[in-house]
Amino acid sequence: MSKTIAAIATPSGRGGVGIVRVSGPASGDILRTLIPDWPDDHESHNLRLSQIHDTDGELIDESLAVMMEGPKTYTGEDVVEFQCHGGPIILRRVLDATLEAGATTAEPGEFTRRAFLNGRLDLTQAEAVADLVNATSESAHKMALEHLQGRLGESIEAERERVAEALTLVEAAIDFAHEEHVYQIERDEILERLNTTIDELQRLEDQFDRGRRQREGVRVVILGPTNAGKSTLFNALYGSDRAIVTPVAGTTRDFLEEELHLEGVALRVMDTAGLRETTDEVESIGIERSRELKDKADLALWVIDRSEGLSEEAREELAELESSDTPTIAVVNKMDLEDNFTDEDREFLDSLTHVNRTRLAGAAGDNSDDGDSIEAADIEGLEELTDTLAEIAERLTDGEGVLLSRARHLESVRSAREHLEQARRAVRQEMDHEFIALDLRDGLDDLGEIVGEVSTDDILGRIFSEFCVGK
Ligand SMILES: Nc1nc2c(ncn2[C@@H]2O[C@H](COP(=O)(O)OP(=O)(O)OP(=O)(O)O)[C@@H](O)[C@H]2O)c(=O)[nH]1
Ligand SMILES: [Mg+2]
Repeated sequence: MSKTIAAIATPSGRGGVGIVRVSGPASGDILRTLIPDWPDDHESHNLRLSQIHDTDGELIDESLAVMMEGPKTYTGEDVVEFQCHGGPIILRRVLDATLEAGATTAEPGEFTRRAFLNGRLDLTQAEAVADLVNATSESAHKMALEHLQGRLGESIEAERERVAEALTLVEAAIDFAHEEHVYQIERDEILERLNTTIDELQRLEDQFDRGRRQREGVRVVILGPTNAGKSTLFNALYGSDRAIVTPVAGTTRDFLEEELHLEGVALRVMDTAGLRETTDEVESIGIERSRELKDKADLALWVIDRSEGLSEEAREELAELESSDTPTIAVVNKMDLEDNFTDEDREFLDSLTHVNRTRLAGAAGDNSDDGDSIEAADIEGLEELTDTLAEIAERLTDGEGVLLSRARHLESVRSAREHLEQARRAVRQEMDHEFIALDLRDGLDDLGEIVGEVSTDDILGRIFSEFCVGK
């Protein structure tokens, strides 16, 4: 890794400060090319007010610069930062000057990739850097910070350690066997370690959804019959007229998604096409999508128009959601209109866990557009509804102990657990030691993949492509 890389590390546009970052063995030379009077005895990691020049000696900016000698730097290499005035021309010219002085343009995430390759971060921490930059909610921020501090990496390392001990015990028995001694595998000791690790991996798997929701937000899907007021609810939650609302059934065709923040938790709220039988091709694709979203929902909002009552179909769908793992809120809307529920409907609604009543638009008994300017409708029940939403969302995201945040982690944890279970069976059945060792090694590799101990260019490429340039 002899290349020296450079990039503008701050967002494009104007700002108080803009930073050009350089990392690699030529950092010091590049610094002295741009700042010829940089004192040789200037202390590492200390800022200095400097005049920055291009390679022709022309002044570009007067600003702070710092030389940070490796390995105690972000990348582990020598790093230089020019903390310039945040104007696009300045930053462009300083970057160009570093390139002319010998640097090459950094790829997205290349600084962090080097930090990983130089052992400054494990892979879960590198991922956390991207998550920290991308976090839009308090919960995503908190989780990224925890992972950046190494909590996930440490707990995976602890399990690797345990499996490695079990492997040592098994291998000791293998060596013994070669000497044709009578051997006895340390069965109980091995089983004890495997049981502990398998339990922990199972816990991580079980809690995966919580971590995913913290990182990506809780998927809230608005469902219900057509014309019930789903888009009106979506707009009310979002606080602006994002979705088209009309009295025509079948208005929403494709789904819409917006992020909403409640009590530090991000909600990804989706408005969908109403569920109904239709011969319209576009609408039927929309309805198909609604069904797919329903299956992926973390939380469902089922909107009911009380002036329409409950259809047989709606009742069946609601009952199905109610008995599923997806928490569901029945939103009885159009409280300003006539109540057309049957006794049976009411009984059914009473049996549900969460029912909220709302009036989201319209004026009582007035559905006409009389040409007057649209009066802001008195919205009712929205606050109670968001309270219920926040309470459920919080329940869906909080978890005990460290959590996985990515599908990549889940895949590896699952695979590791399966290999270790295989090994455990083999131990119990007193199978050949080589056999047991093989599964344990596979399990170790899976766990190693999570922290990046075992990694392929493919995995790294996928992870670092998510980064922005300069990080
Ligand atoms: N009176 C009254 N009308 C409402 C209320 N909420 C929504 N509406 C009206 O009901 C009609 C349908 O609302 P939408 O939000 O488009 O309903 P939707 O469920 O998204 O409908 P589709 O997208 O067609 O499935 C619109 O004319 C809304 O203004 C309410 O609380 N009271
Ligand atoms: Mg709609």
